[in-house]
Order: sequence, then structure tokens, then C-alpha cells
Amino acid sequence: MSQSGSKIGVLGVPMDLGQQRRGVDMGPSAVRYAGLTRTLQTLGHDVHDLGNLHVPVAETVAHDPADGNAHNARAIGSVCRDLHQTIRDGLSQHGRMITLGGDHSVALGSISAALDFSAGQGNLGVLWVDAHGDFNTPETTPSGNVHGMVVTALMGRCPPSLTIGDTRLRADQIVYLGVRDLDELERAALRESGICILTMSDLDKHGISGCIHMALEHLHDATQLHVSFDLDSLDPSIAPGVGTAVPGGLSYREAHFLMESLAEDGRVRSLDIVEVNPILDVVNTTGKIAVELTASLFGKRIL
Ligand SMILES: [Mn+2]
Repeated sequence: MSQSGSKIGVLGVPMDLGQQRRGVDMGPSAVRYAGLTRTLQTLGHDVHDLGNLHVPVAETVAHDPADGNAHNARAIGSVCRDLHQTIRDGLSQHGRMITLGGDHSVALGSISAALDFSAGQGNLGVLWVDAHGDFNTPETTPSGNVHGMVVTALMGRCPPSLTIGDTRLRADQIVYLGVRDLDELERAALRESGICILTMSDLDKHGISGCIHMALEHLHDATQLHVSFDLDSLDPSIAPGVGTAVPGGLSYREAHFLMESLAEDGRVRSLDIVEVNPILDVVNTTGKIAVELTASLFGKRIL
């Protein structure tokens, strides 16, 4: 990803059905307003903004008893099937795709697309950068929010309404970074999952450089990488505009060093920027940091 002059597609998904705080549907606008396209163009990239995918307004989505403990699952699944198709087409056409959320449930569409896209030609690795595990199921969730069930759904452990595309994510294909807040049953499930999880404690112990080394070592077989970046992975002091802020997150430089290292690695083909909530933000601080980190991922260097 460090090479300039490559094509990049950008797709907004104003999704707020996966959680209960209003405002995250304006995330794509906040990140565009902070200068995403201009910043990537400055780095020499050919940026194609595909606009926003249609997402029904929360107030118009009727409660569906069939969703059970996964609120809005059918509506979210329907949007994410459209998203899946658009990202698959986008990866073929532009080579690299950025998905602007919206809440983290959009990763159901973007990652399932990257999985199907890579299935014919190699192996996908996923770096899940998040304060949370997003590893609940309708059986374990304390909230019923689908943005907390995304990884389990990608692995095929959630109902069919949330199971998208043909390829299921395997435990060995994903690495978590930045984790510091897990629900009780979710923690037990993650411990048993065999997934490589680098918590904030691991970061304290090994440093960001050590953690990135471990993550990339774990994903060394992958021919292409997907980065799913939840802005709540950052410390709330530098990214206040998120729905579920947790103290003790990644620092400004740790996050940039991660993105710079991934740029150097060169395998990232797709990125999610999720959970930016301008209503909870302070003068678009979180939108701006999302753009700066995306620039680092796409080749911006200090020297
Ligand atoms: Mn998340």
C-alpha cells in the first residue's frame, strides 16, 4: 500500500442499525468533510468516491420478531449483502477499497466481500483494531446490538440473516489489537476461539512494535490483508467521537506507527473506518484522526 498512484475506491455506509446511539450514520460525512479524498490525492492516489450505500433510516425499520436477540439483524443483513457486492466489484475494479461506517456491523459486508474476493487467489488476513471483542452471539449478547456480533457472524456462528457471502472467516485468519473491554461470556468464547488477541496489556508488555511484529507474523500466510479499524480502539482523549469510549486506548503515535508499518508491509487491500460519531465528537477531531491514519496506511511518511 505504500506505492503511490494506485486506485482506491471509497464507499460510505451510513449504518446505525447495529447499535443504539444516534449519529454514527453521519460518520461517512464527517470523514469526507475532514478531507479524505484530497488527502489521498495529495499522496498520488487515484480516488473514486462511489458515494453512499442506501441504509434505511432507523425509525422506519419495523421490529422484526424473527431477529430475536439480534436487533435489526434482517435489515442489517440486507444492507450488508448490497455492501458485499459493491466491495467485491470495487476490489476488482479499483484494487483497493475503503468502507466508511457507520457502526461496525458494516464489516459483515466488507470482510465477507474480501473473503470471497481472495478465495480464488489466496488467503485473506484480517486485523481487527478495536477496544471490544465484537464476539457475541444472539445467545450471549447483553445488549442485542449486532455491532457486537460481527466477528462471530463472519465465522458462521450467528443466524443466517447475518451470514453473508460464501466464505467463512477462520480463527487463524484474524488478529485483534487494542482490546480492553470484553463482556463476560464473550471473554470465555474468545479464550476458546484460538484467535490471536493482542490486548492493551500485551501492548504494555511488548510495545506497539512488538505487537505489530507478532500480528504480521501470525498473518504471514495471507496474500492480502483487511484492516477493520474501530475508532474506539484509540484513547478517548484523542478520539472522543465514538459511541462506546473506553479509557486506556492506543495513543496517537501507536496508531500511526501501526498504519505506517502496514503500509510498509504492502498487503492491505481493504479498510474499514467505523464508529465515527460526529454528534459525540468535538469539532470533528475523530473524523480528522481517521483521515490522518488512513493517509499513513496509504503511504504518508514522516521522512
Ligand atoms: Mn467494534
